[in-house]
Amino acid sequence: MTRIFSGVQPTGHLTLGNYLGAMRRWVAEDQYRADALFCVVDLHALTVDHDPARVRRLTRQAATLLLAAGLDPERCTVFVQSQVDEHARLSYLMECTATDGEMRRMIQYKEKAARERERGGSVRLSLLTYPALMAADILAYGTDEVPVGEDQAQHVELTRALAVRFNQRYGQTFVVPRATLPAVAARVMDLQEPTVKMGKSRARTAGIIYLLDEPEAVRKKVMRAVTDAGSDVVYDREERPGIANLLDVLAACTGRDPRGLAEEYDSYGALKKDTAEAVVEVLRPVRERHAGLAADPSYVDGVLRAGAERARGMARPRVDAAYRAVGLLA
Ligand code: AQP
Repeated sequence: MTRIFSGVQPTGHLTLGNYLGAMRRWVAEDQYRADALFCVVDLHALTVDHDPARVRRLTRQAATLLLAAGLDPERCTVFVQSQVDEHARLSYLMECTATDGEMRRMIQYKEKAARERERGGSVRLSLLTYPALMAADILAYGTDEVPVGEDQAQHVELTRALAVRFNQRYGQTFVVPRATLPAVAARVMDLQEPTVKMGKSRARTAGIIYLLDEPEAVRKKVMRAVTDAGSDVVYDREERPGIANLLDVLAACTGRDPRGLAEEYDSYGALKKDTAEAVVEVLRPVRERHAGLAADPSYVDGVLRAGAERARGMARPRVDAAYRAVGLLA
């Protein structure tokens, strides 16, 4: 059976980008067609300046949202990365397989390091080595497919390269995984800066729709979205990124094609109004189920405990084999 692994970082409140780019497919397709693991990757949240209490809170909230979105713990494994030691164990072997040049070429590293420096902070070494931990997350489970948004595709490519290199050096140990991207909304853009990805750890929040935003907040953010000069509705990601982003979001929420949708609108106002309502409707059940689950934290804790135990059992033999393969007495 196909093995799927994917994750989400508790670096902020989950966004519409996380939902449309990744979570929605996990819920609607991946958990039914494969042996799937979904992880709140909390160790990754320590790669930037962080507040311990906030990371703890966001980790629990992200796990609750995964369940609220529709992941069924009877069908798939939902767990928290730091509760399975194999991730950190294998990460070290990945650091011993990768080169510093490979790490420095990663776009996310360049962007986040620049952001940290702009804030006057220093760059944590773990931000540079983040892709080694991500490779470990994926390879520990013999993963075939990694369903992610476009921003993570480069990291999955590096993971593939590391798996191939390790296998060539030390013998066949890892499955070489591949990224799978959604057909639409692979990169949802910030509503205020449509050339920048909608990201949960951005400081300016006016262009970001959070999964737990109230309907009125969603409507306000969409109606105030930055649009392009001109007034005709055409789908052109290069020349008209603001309108293309709204069309992508509306298409993803309604199961339509963004180009076909463009032909149905002759004003920005009407497009925004329909997009806002479509987003409100997509998020409504998630918000409602989240409220129910958040009232019962012991249920969520139980799911995470059982998930971690199952994940550990899956990862352990392969990580032990990797340790032995490189010459350690595992
Ligand atoms: N804007 C997006 N559009 C489409 N997919 C997206 N994803 C994230 N943002 C978008 C996908 O969601 C999954 C989990 O994301 P993550 O937690 O690894 O990354 P993030 O939300 O980008 O988190 P950061 O790094 O904490 O935020 P920023 O970018 O603001 O610094 C992934 O599959 C991702 O592709």
